[in-house]
Amino acid sequence: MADRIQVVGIGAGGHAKILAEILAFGGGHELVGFTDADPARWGGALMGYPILGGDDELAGLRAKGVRAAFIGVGAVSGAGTRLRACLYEKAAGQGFEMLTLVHPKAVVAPSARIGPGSVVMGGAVLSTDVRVGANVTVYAGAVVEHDTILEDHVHLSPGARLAGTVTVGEGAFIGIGASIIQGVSVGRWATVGAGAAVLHNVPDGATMVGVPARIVSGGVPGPAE
Ligand code: JB2
Repeated sequence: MADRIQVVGIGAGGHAKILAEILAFGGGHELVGFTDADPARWGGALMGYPILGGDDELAGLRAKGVRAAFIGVGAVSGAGTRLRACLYEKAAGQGFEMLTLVHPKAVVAPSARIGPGSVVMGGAVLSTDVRVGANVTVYAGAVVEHDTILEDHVHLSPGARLAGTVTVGEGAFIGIGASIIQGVSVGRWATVGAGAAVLHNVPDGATMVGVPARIVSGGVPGPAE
């Protein structure tokens, strides 16, 4: 269909597969393929869509009329959320419309707001007056309660639970099944480990793990309060 918006996915791994499926639910887009950093993948395919080459291809694709993109890279080992942030800025700077993708089985309150390039997966809940910035990932089953703010490039892993009025700073990574009580601030580029129970603020760049969560790096380490 000629009038569908052409889209490229940046990164062709496990995360990208999920986004390709969510995109297909909408029906208004045509996924022309993926770029990937691994030359061994070039010329191959992911879910039937071609892997077109590296990110050097993006400028040419844009020039050929590919209008929109999504960041298919999730949490590539060691790169955290910074690689996603970098790829997002690059693609947006090249003039791609960064797609907001919401799974049809996510529950999004009418008053919630979701920024460009952000993704909400199946079974996730964004409650009343939640604010989601750009390039945020909300994985399956994550629950984000009222008035919580997720700043740009935040990653919520599956089943993370954030009570009301939490703030998660730019680029922070929240691990699978972590819980954060109401009113807590998680600092920019901080990490909350899998299953952690966060009762107090997390400093910028710190890593907090455990139940109750304590700082293990990047802040002032010590016993849980
Ligand atoms: O700079 C890049 C780049 N760096 C790595 N540009 C592009 N276009 N692609 C890049 N990649 C590619 O991303 C790798 O070559 C690889 O093919 C892909 C990452 O795939 P992988 O399946 O290893 O990770 P993922 O990021 O899709 O998923 C991870 O994070 C998710 C949140 C996994 O840990 C998943 O299990 C997890 N759910």
